[in-house]
Amino acid sequence: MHVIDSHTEGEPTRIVVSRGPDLGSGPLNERLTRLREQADHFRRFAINEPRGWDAVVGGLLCEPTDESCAAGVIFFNNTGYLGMCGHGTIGLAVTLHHLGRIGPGTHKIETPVGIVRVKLIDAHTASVDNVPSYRFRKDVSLHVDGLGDLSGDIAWGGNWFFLIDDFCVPLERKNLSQLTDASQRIMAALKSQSITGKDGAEIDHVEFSGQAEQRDVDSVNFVMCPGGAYDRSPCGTGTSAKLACLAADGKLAENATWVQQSVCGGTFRASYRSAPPVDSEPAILPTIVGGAFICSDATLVGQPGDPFCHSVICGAR
Ligand code: PYC
Repeated sequence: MHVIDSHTEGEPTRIVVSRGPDLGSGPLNERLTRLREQADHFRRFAINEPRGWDAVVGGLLCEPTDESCAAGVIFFNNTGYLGMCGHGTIGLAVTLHHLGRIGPGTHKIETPVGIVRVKLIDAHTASVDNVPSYRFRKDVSLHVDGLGDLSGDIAWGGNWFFLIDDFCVPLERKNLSQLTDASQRIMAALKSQSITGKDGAEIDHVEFSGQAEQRDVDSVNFVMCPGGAYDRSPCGTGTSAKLACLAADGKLAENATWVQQSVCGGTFRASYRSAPPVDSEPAILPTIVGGAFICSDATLVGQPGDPFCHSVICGAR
C-alpha cells in the first residue's frame, strides 16, 4: 500500500494513494458506509499500531463522482471515520502537489459531507474553504464527574464539537494529560446525558479555547478527537466551529482574520463569509489557511501470518 505522510502544523496525515479497498463507485458517503461495514480492517492496517499511532488521521484517496473535483477523500482515525478534516485536507493538497497531481491554484475535493475547495498557495501552504458551519446550541449545561457543572456551545464545523471557553486548566503543553482526562470525561458526560448535535448526532470532539500569550494570536485551543488523541494542530473543523460561535455572538466580523493557535504552537489563519442559514441557524463558510510538510513516501507491508497485521496492539481499536 503506497502512503504519503505529512503533518499540518504538527498533526499527522497519512494519505493512502494506492491498494486501498475497492469500494465501487457512487457518492462518497455510500462508499464510506461500505468501507465501515465491509473493509474496516483496511483502516486499522493503514494507521493503527504497529504501522501508525493514535494521532494519525488517514485519508483514502478516491475517484470523485464529480469530474470537476481533483480528488475524492474519505478521512478516518484510530477509532472510526471523520466527515471532514481540515488539517487533513491541507495535508492532502500538499501531498497531491508532491505527487505532481495539482499545481498552485484552487481545486475541488469531494468528501462524504460535501465538496470542499482547497487552494494550494505554495508547496507547503494551502487554504480550505470548509463546509457550511453553524452553532447549534448556546450555553448548554453539563454535569461532569470530577469537574462539576460546566457550560459550553455545540457547533458543527464538518464534525460535531462541544466548545468551552476559559476552561479551568491552562492550555499549556505541561497540562496535556490533565486536558486529555478532562476532555474525555466531558465526552463521556455528553454521551451519558444524551446531549447531541442535530438529529441525535454524537458530539465526538471537545474544544477548549483560551487567551493567547502571543500578541499576533487571537486564541489558543486544545481539541480532543474521537479515539483519545488530541489534535496537535488547531483543528480545521474545530476552528470552523469556533468561528461559527464567534460569528453568532457578533464577536468576529465577516472577512476579519482570526489566528487560532494550538496547544502545541502551530497556527491557522481563519476567516468566514456569511452563508444561508442551516435549519434556521445563521451559518458561515469558513476558510482556514495552514502549512503542511511531507514526512515520508512509503510502502506499507502486511506479511502473511502476521498476527498483528490489522492491529490489535495496546489501545488500538
Ligand atoms: O483538522 O479538522 C481537523 C481535524 C479533525 C480531527 C483531527 N483534525
